[in-house]
Amino acid sequence: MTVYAAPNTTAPNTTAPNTTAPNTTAPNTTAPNTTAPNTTAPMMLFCANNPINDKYNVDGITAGNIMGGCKEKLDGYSWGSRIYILIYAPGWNTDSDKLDVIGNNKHNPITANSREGNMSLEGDGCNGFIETAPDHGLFYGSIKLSGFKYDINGDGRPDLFGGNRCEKNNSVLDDGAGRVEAKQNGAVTVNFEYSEKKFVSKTALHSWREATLEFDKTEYDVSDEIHLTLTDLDNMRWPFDKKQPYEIHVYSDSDSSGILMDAYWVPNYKGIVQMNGHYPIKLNLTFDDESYESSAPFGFSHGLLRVSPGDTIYAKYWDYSLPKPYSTDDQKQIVSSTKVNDLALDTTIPLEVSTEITDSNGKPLHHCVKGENIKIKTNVSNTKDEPVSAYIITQIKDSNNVVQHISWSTINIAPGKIGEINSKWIMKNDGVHTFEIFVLDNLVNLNSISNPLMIEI
Ligand SMILES: [Ca+2]
Ligand SMILES: [Ca+2]
Ligand SMILES: [Ca+2]
Repeated sequence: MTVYAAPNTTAPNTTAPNTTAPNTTAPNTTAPNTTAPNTTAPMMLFCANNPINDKYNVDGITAGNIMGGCKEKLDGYSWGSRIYILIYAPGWNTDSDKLDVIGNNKHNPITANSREGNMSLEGDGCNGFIETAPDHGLFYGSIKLSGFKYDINGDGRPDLFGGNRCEKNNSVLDDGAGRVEAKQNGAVTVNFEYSEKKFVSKTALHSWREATLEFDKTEYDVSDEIHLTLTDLDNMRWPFDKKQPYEIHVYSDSDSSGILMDAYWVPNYKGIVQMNGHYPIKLNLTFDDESYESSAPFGFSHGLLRVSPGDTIYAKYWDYSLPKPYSTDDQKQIVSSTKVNDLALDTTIPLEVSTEITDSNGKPLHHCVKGENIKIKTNVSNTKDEPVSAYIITQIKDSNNVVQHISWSTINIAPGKIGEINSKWIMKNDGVHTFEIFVLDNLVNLNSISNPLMIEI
């Protein structure tokens, strides 16, 4: 916490700042600009998260706790971001029993300037920055980047409108202190004139970025649910904007018209929520049915896409908010692709097959003797994550390589389970016999779904 210690070494939260204020003179009795504030300039922090969440004016929470919870960020914002601001100015804690307010007067105004616009809190009734607790000397406010009049999803209607103003209708906790326009890229500077012609200021960079579109796997079984995520912070007109849909076109080699799905923002609490522009969609695959889609906010959209084994699946999205050197009139199609498992490849994950061959006493068979009554017990373990319908063939050849016996049966095995097949046979000859077990896919083309098992006895 030393980085947040007051410049004159007085810890922010251990000493009442109005009695041992860094400038030693309470501003309400002496004009701040007559003290010597140059060694005690306030400190300003830009936070990407809201540092007073659950901490505003709460007993036991110190100014240091709040500053320590600020995730400082000076770049990576987008045109709809909110910059949360803390100003540590113990000299402005004029009444230790009351929440003081700074910045909304013409003597010591807080202002914000972007490349496109500027705003000041000096006007009538503007929301000033409010003290985070009566005796903190720490002040909170926020500046919203309001974008500019622009159609972000290509439907012909503008989605952001820009505007530079201070906020005055709702509290600074609800609406922040003010807004300034922000276009494709630029910087926003916030100034606090804490003494005549003396400013503390901070600057943050903002820029549009290129969207990404990601499938959660490089290859899918037809039974898998696909999670596709569009990521573009520029799509958020304001932090936590859940209402704006963005259209993603998903299609396959088998269904080239495919489905159009609307993606909506879903909060991701890993990291800084307002900086996570994640728009997930879910869909399933089918070999048989027609494709269809249904769109709904909050991640409740559902899609079904028709595919064939071995197909490529494509997802396409138009990004209308591209970084330089693109212009604001440019748009770019973002494309991502993935594969549907080829069933022939499925045999690369064979089922596990084992066989026990026993004599009439139930002991393992070691020699083949004419007339022996043998039992063949075959276990098939379904190592796949889906049910298997297997067609199992048992073939026995004598020492002359002549097939003496062949039998078959079908068995359905749940994922992770073992199926058992038993057959009996009376040996017709002496000598070495070869026992072979073949496991085939009963549903699709009788493809082999295990390595053939061969035992010589
Ligand atoms: Ca106070
Ligand atoms: Ca639009
Ligand atoms: Ca973008």
